[in-house]
Amino acid sequence: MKASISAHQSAPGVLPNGGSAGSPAGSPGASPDGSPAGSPNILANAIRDEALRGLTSQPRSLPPWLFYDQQGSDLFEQITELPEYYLTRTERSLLAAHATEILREFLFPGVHDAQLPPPSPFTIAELGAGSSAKTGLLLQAAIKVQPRLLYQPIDVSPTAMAKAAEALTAAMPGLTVLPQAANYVSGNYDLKPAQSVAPHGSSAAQSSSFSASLRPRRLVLWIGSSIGNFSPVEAEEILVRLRSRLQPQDALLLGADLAPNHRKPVSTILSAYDDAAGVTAAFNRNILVRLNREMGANFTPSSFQHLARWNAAESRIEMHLQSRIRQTIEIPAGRQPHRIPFAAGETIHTENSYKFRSGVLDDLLIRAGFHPRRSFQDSDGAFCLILAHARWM
Ligand code: AVJ
Repeated sequence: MKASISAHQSAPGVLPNGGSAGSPAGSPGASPDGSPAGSPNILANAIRDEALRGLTSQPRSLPPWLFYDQQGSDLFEQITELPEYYLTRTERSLLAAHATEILREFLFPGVHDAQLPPPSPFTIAELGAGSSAKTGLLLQAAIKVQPRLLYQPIDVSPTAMAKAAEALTAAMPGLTVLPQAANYVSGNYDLKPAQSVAPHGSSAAQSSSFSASLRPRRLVLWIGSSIGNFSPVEAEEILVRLRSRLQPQDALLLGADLAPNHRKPVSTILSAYDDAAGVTAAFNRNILVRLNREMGANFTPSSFQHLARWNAAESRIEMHLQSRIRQTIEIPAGRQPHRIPFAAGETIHTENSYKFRSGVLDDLLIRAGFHPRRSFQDSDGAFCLILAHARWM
């Protein structure tokens, strides 16, 4: 991650995975710069730098990737199971209903024949894969079409991916999982090792000529409305970086939460970020618990109120932590601690969650070099999956 990215544009790999183990991608022990979790100093420094920069700027902010320590990841998993949090279950049911069709459209764009030839070899990658919980639905469908499949999850958390790899390969013989610890925000990842898995049934000779001549096509998943954590400008940059690693015939499956409409009023979206059980509030406050533990800060988390606001002009949910009282927080540093004064009512902006009109997503994809082919939405128009091929450019 660039050190200069501002707080609300900087979540790496933050992704809800929903399903049984819906923990997010920007997970425990991972450095926001995508370095392995075994670099505690880099992690500690990144947390320090970003947290201090956000807390000392006006308005005060913290980067959302800080949510995802072990406790935050567990809380996020709980969020995905809340009745109010419609995102995960809606996306999961879209994947369940349309996995086969998504694959067919990826492999045979625009072809509607019942009889299709065997597809050319393909692989699947995922940005911000986390625990890959929902991805299983798509992998299952893909294995039916191509019994030997390479799945390449890319995430800042090697631990989440390792767990996922184990579970997925146990459930799907024929699946090869090749996790990559990297931060997709920076574009510092590699989609190349695709040639390593030959199509099912091919002899050694066939597979070597196959690797030489035919690069498998790639389907890249960026689901879970992770795109919503980024400003439109940064989302486009991430897509452009992805596009530069793809070739025509490769495709992206984008999952995004949609803007309010008459079936999904703002109140529905707001309660998804301010649930009755208070799990989202705990998730939001956990960022302060983390700073106390990892930076020696002296926040009293309960002195900050969880706020979820709809910002209509920006079409986004904002989460804030609002100081209930006038107080000064201290964070140890060298000789003298940093002192951060809060007026009563002053807020720390902790997250943006953009909600898109589907036309806006199409335009974004087109500007980034993709050709949106099919979009799948639930009947309430709450959430959408868009399949977009890399355009010839
Ligand atoms: C993981 C970024 C998609 O914005 O809905 C859930 C994170 N924040 N509840 C989202 C989140 C508060 C989530 N994303």
